[in-house]
Amino acid sequence: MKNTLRCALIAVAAVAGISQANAQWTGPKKKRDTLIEVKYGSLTPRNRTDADMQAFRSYGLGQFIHWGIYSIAGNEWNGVSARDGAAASEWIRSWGGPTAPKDWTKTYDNLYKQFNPKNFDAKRWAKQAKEMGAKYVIFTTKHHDGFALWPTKYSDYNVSASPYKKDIVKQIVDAYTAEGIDVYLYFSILEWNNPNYMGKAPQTDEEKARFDKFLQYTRNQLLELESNYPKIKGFWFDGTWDASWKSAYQFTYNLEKELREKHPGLIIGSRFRNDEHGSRHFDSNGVILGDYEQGWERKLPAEFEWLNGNDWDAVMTIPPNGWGYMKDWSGIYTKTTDDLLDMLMHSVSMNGNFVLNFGPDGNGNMHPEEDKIAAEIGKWVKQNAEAVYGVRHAALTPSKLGYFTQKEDQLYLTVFNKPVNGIVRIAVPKNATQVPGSAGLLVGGKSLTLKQSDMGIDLDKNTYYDVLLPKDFQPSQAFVLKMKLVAPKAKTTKLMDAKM
Ligand code: FHN
Repeated sequence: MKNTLRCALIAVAAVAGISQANAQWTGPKKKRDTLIEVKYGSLTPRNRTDADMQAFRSYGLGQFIHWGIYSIAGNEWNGVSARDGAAASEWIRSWGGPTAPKDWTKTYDNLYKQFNPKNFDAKRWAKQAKEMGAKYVIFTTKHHDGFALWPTKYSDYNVSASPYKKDIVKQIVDAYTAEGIDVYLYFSILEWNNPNYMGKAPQTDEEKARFDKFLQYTRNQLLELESNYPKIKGFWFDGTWDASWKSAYQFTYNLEKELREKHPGLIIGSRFRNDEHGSRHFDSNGVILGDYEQGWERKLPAEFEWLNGNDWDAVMTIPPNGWGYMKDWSGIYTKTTDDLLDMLMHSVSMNGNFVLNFGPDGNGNMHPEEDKIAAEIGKWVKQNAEAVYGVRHAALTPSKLGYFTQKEDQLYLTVFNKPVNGIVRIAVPKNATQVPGSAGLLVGGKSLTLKQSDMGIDLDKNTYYDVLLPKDFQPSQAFVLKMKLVAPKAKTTKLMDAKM
């Protein structure tokens, strides 16, 4: 094919790739009918089988912590709420409009001079996360404002310049690792106040020279984090959507390669970079970039098939949006423990991890509501751990009552919607080689009556197993049915098809 025609096709497919790429969090991933050349695609095999990635797959529940100088403000200033003036609490630096305090950006950029979290105790946070049942933590080393919570050599704008002075990232890595919780470092690429950062792709020689300095600064900080904190398991990159970063696809390809070489087993999500056609998260042929899908942010896949078998995590706020500390939770919907347990079991039922965000205040205290939710989640997860951790998706018709998880021949159904007739009906394909052979309540172990029935629904591919709940069983929270899978005993009857 003539080079010009091929380039034209690549350009068309690339645009198609980019436009299609935007559709992948709201439905099934679009199939590409024509594959194009991708030189800066994935650097690792999909569904890695090494121990670090196997551990990632078994986490189930994680904790996200957004902490920085935005936590001092708590989404307000001098009693004025930023709720209508900033996109989110950790974006309060960009507070604009009539409610924004005079010279706010200047005030914000001097907040570090007040950063002295007297109640910060990484061991206390790690213990709370352990009791909640978190198996990994994602911690903000540096958010979009560029303030580093470790004493980086590459920027003066870091914790050593604050009254607190000490290395917060080290304390977090040591405390969480000591509790057996794996640590992933959140790192924002974009930096609002870095003179060498720019949103648009650099055009002039001056812009290119400046942005090259920024790229080198980014590489230096990431290599510094890797060498300072070798116990980390991975990076959770953010702020990679600007054209400037997207234009540096050779640099980011080589940087990912270098980070992985220096830290064997390192886990990096799909949000870090893009291919040479600008396709992010997935290359222009739909192949995942990175070790897991990192786009499920404040959303969950409606169907297992949307994931295409990729590993993934979902990160979630308790308030509607807002990852950094918000002093005032009034007047907004904040998710309940039951909401969050539903999202947790939704995620693990589809082979994902659910990561719940905490936004401590400027003194190092979690919001009281966060303390309450962490304890309530921990209590439930502890009682139902068997259905939460190290489980996989069960290849069954999804239940309207809750979520299936499976571990070898143990099938779990976490019921959030208790049926009014007391019958938990499970649809099992008539040709299934494993069917429920016994059933009971996971908590307490009470065995329950299990009946198989063919309902005679025309053209139905399923047979049905009914678990009868005790009449006096009145749970106030989600409960787990545990079923042992066995070879089918009863032959499903062949019913005459309806005559229409
Ligand atoms: O802009 C950030 C936001 O502040 C927050 O950090 C979330 C959660 O990671 N990520 C970006 C928004 O998608």
